[in-house]
Amino acid sequence: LQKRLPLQDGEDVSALTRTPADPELAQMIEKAPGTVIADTMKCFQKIDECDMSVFDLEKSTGSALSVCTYAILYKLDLINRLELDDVKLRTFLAAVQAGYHPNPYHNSVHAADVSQINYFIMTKGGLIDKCKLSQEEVLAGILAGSIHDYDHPGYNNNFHTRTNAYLSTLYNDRSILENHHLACIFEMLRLPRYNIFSHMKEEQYREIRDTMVEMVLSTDMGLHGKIFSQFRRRLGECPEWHERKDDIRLALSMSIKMADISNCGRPKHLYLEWAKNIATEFYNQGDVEQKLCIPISPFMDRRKDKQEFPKGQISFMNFIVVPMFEAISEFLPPVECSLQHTTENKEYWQQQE
Ligand code: 8BR
Ligand code: ZN
Repeated sequence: LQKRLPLQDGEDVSALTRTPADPELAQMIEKAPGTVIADTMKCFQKIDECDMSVFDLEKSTGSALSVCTYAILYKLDLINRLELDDVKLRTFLAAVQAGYHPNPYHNSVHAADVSQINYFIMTKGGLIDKCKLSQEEVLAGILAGSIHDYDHPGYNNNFHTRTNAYLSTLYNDRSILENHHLACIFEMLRLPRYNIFSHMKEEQYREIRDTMVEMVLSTDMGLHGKIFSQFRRRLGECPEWHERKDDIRLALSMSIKMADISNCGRPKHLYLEWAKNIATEFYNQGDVEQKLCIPISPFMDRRKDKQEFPKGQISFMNFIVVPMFEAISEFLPPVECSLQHTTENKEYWQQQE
């Protein structure tokens, strides 16, 4: 795959999923079907669908996040149009990927998953058209998905507050982790070798940074009620979504928020993998809370897995996921496929009870 990048001027990203012209590569694929390149190409064929498996992409590349983000940016022709330096971009994406911890759930594969579905919502879902997004907003939207949990330690905001962790003091208990993800990324971007924005005009850079900051901060589930009710109010008022910057940013925030919990709306075999991973991370936090002699957070006590986890998922879907997906489907009808998968996944847990 590396040999096929960067794509040539005017070359579409679908070139990545065609048999390559390079005889050496073509021979490699022919000799060993099921190898890195063939498997990666198979994954990329689903990049525009809501049933793409980032687990498979990770299996074939070992770097689903950077590869997927790069392919999306190429497919949108943003590297060309915004004149992004190819080497810097790849260096930056590799560093972003490397900064994710090998947590059971909040890892680089989760970031790839969020990035891909966020791209789906923006493109096939219709957000780019509905909000008449600028190229800068699209770039910011895609990057926000990829960086949104950077350096996540595997313990949630509440844990940081309750243990008086350093980050809770630094960010005054306000969206601790979300502030941290962003601050780390923009600190990294100060270094010339990563600074993919260095050639841009000041206002262009401000637009991208402001959009990324707004989107990543909106992924704090502690703010869900506030952001979601604002979105529902504007949906009821039927605004022209492209006219006000506030509305555009609100719509982009809803896109990344939906993407962040979109595993509930993926086909069952993918959703169950994510559910297992989030349970493992919850129980790791519960174990540490027990060691610290502080109350174990709800749904984080591994001894109660059987009776609590299915109930937790059903409530999460009933109170958070389904209302959010319903509202967004009203706004962007093509994303309704996620709602259907959520209903099936919820039924799975109801049958287990
Ligand atoms: P973050 O990914 O930003 O942490 O936000 C999602 C939060 O929703 C999780 O941390 C978790 O508390 C909750 N959640 C639950 Br409960 N089930 C989830 C699921 N299946 N997928 C994603 N989030 C889930
Ligand atoms: Zn996340």
